[in-house]
Amino acid sequence: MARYSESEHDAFARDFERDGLVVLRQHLPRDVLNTWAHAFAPLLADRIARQATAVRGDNRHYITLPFLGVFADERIFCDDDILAIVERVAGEDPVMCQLATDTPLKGSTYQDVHRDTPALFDNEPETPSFQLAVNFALCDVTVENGAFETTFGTHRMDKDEGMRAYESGEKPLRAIPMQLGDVMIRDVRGLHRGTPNQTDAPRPMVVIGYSRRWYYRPEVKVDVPRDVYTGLSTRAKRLLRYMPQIDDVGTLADSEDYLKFAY
Ligand SMILES: O=C(O)CCC(=O)C(=O)O
Repeated sequence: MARYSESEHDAFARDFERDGLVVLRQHLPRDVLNTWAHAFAPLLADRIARQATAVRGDNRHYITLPFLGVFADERIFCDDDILAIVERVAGEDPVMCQLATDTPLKGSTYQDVHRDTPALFDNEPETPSFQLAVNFALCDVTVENGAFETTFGTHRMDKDEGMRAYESGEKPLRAIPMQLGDVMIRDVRGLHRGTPNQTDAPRPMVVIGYSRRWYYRPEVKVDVPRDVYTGLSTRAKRLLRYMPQIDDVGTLADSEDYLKFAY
């Protein structure tokens, strides 16, 4: 059930069009996110021990979540308010294409300022949104443990124009501290970077990717176990309609091949 009205969704979508992102404060259930944090800790430890993460900088790891158990939760990936905003800015009938995490550890550094996708068309003005990231952390995020930093309003500029605006100070980076339960919806073309985690505790940030209904990203996918798929709602099945289904959870990927991430 939606927490916000249609006119509030419209207002979020207007803010998104202007800024390239919106944050819904205290939106996702904290008890659910705590179960994700609990389930993620051993996964992180195992992947780091096996060097089976995609490295996104010093001591910074990208890890896909298995679409199983606590992570296959429609209360999160089918949230009515998030999808209402996603549909307003990236069109009806979107596709879910990614369920993963970004985790800086102590010793991580500043990433270069980047976008997560190339432009849709070379040498043309930027288009409406076609690829969104929905981010929420599995802990509180502060400046100390590696707040995401982003510019506002560079999602509709081409990369060079956006970089010029950032470098001249016209579009500065701003840190986005987030409490457990806060959710950010962003256009992945907004110029941004990860910052150092100076604490001893990892800072896992989940990323759920939603694409415009015709957009295909070969670099990411959600492997959906067939028995999990069978138990999903019609809406969830529709979101995952292009994702591969697997018979054996033993074949779920346990390493990463999404290596080129910054544009
Ligand atoms: O984890 C973060 O705060 C940002 C990570 C990021 O932007 C990336 O790896 O592309």
